[in-house]
Order: sequence, then structure tokens, then C-alpha cells
Amino acid sequence: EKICILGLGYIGLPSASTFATHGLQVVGVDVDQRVVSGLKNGEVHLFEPGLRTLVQAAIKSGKLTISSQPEEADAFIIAVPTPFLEDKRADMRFVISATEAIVPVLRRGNLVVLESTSPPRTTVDLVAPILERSGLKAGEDFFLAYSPERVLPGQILKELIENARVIGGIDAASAEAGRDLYRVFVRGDIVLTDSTTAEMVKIMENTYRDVNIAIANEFSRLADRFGVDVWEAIEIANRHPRVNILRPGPGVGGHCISVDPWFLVEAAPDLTPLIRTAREVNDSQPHFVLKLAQKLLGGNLSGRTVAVLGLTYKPDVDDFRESPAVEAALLLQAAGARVRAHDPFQPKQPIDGLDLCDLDEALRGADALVVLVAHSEYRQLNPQALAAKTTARSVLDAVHIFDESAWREAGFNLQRLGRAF
Ligand code: SAJ
Repeated sequence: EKICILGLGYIGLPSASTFATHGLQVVGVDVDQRVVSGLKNGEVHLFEPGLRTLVQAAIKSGKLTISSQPEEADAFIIAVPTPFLEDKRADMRFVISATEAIVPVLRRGNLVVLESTSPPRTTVDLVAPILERSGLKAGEDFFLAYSPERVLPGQILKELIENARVIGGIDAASAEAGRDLYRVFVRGDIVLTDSTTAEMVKIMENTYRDVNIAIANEFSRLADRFGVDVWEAIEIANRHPRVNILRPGPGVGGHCISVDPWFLVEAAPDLTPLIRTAREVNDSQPHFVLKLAQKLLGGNLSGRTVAVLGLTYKPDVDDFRESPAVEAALLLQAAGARVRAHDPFQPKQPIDGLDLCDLDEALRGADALVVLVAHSEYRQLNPQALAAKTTARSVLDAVHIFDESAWREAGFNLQRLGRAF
């Protein structure tokens, strides 16, 4: 069986390689020439644990080939990004162009699966009509389904195989065709439904998480007001058998959770006051970080040097998209601070207006350290050794990774987001 996967990003590339190492003939397609030529030389443009080895094995076996155009196959999987536009509407341009690229090579009996996160009804209202320009009819001449990816960056290869998979067909036969395809490597349950339900499920999951993080963030502000340590309060509350409060932090980033809820708000503004507010709470959390940094440094940031540790959207991933840490760093800078930012990962493009440097350089001459991402590398920092490298004695830990007593012993004034100071 031969399949063609359009979009070789965080989802498409792991999926293509996994199908290939499970014996299918796979053509991986991307419109970015650099990605295509890089992969042909075995260079993997993304960081995800285990991915490089898997891709190289798939290419070496001859089962995975890379191309800039789709070709005839038994099945097509669309795994392109759906970012949002200025007005928070889903930007469907990549889905549209990928679907259009399939039209000339679509044949009777094929299966087409959309994996990109999309507003409810996209498969039936947008994808089906484009594919039908081929003269073939969805549900009669070819199968069409929606199957959301649900893998967690950092654990993609494991979750791709082990997670339950939802497959929503435009009819029962399409869902079953989808199941037969993914069965090749999915060990979790495969749940069949219709395509619009599957689209809704995907956005509901991410919205649920966003709303829950928003309440944790709001609790962190309340704790600050009332002189409570939110971390202690959450730990105690979570001993209730039906309570599981998530972690507060500098906000919610990434291209999924901070984006997807808007697809519902934009599509049905009259029905989504809670979802909208949760988004706004999380989006404004970097301002809370700014307020705390100002307090730490006695009010005025102007002319003060702040070493910012961590810029990615979450720990141990190389992804800077929609990162609340970047937002907080820019706010510190706008408030007059001289920001020296460090991250163990290299951004693919320079981050506008931010001065990135290595850790020692960031620490040197700083007045304060602000930790925004709980990277493993930062967990291992030794405060005694660090004390010799920096003039800073004030630390704001926005993600609760540092051990209080060790830092105090080394002479630092360590403060934490969510604990009044
Ligand atoms: N975050 C917190 N507090 C927490 C948990 C997360 O502030 O307690 C922040 C993170 O730092 C990050 C953001 O939320 O900025 C999102 O991180 P995440 O690890 O919760 O999720 P993502 O965006 O990496 O991946 C999510 C996952 N969805 C759910 O857990 C419901 C993943 O399963 C999806 O496949 C992915 O979105 C996606 O692609 O949609």
C-alpha cells in the first residue's frame, strides 16, 4: 500500500516515518524546498526526541521518499498547519492548497484524511467540495475522513502509537477505511465517529486544557493578592479526589492550545463567553510576570539588566511559536529593562527585538534573573556556581523549578510567581 502525506512538520514527519517503518510505501510532501532538500540529505529540521533516528531509518529503508508534489497513491493524509489570522479566524490557506494539490492525482477508491486542526464542518464544507473538482464524488468514489492528531510535543513518537485515535468519516465506510489505515501502527483504541464530531472533539480537548490552565493562572494572581502560596494551595486542593488543578505559569503558548479555542469563539461568539475569557486570562498572564518583575526590582525596570532564562513555549521543546515567555521578555524590555535572553534551543529565525545570548553572557552583569521555562537544563543549575557568574541576587521563578533553600543559601532572594512577596 502506498500513501502520500502532505505537510512534513511536527505531525506529518513523525507520521510519515512511522507508517514507513511499519512497512507502507510513503511519499512525504512539503512545499518548503529547504525542508525537502534537507530531508533528502537526511537532515531533520525539527527537534523531537527520537525523530531524527526514525526519519533516517525510514529514508534508508527506501520506504520513505520525499517530494515537493503529491503523486498517485492509495491514501492521502493532510497534515499542514492551521494558524490563525489577525482577527483570530482559522487560516485555512494551507489546508486549501494541500487539498487542491491532491485533486489531479485523486483516483477512484482512494482515501483522503485531514489531520490538521480545523473548525467544525471543515471536512464536509471545505475539503469535500475541493476534492470533488476531480469529478469524483466523496463517499461514492473515494473515502474521506477527519482524524485529529493528539500527540504531545516532546512525546510525539510514543503517543502517536499509544494514544487512542479518533476517526471521523463523512460516512461509515470512510471511517472504516481510515481505521484500516491507522491500524498499521496505532496500538491505542480507534474510535469511529462522523467527521464533524471528530473535528469538535479535537478542539474541545485543547479548549478544556486552556480553560483549566486559565483558572490556575487566575488562582496565582489571587494568591498574590491574599498572601498565599498558590503552589502549596494547589497541592493541598489536589488531594481532593475530584480536583486536579494544573500549573500556573507565564501563560499558554504553542500552536495548539493558544490557538484552537479561538476557532470556536470565532465561529460562535454568542455561545462562547467562558472560552473567550479563558483565552484572555492566559494571554494576559505575561503582564502578571511583568508586574512581579517590577516588584522584585523595586518598581522601576528602566536601565536594569534582566537575564531571561527560557523562551520556548514550554519545557524541552524547540518551538517558539506563540510563546508567552517571548511575550513576557518583550514586555520587560518595553518597560525599560535591558533584556538578555537565553534558551537552550536555537530559534530558526531571530526573535524580533530580543537579544539572545549564551547563558554565561546573559548572567553577567544582570540585576535579576527571571526564569520563564522549566527546561531540564535549568533544573540542573547549581546556585552556588551561578552566584559566581552573576551580579544578580534577585530571582523570579515563574515556573516553580528552583529549590528555595539551595538558592537562599547561595545568597539569592528567590521569589516565585503565585507566592506573595
Ligand atoms: N501549561 C501551563 N500549565 C500546565 C500545563 C501547560 O501553563 O499545567 C502551558 C505550557 O507551558 C504551554 C501550554 O500550556 O505553554 C500548552 O502546553 P501543553 O503541554 O499543555 O500542550 P501542547 O500545546 O504542547 O499540546 C497540546 C496537547 N493537548 C492536550 O493535552 C489536550 C496535545 O495532546 C495536542 O496534540 C496538542 O496540543 C495539539 O497539537 O493540539
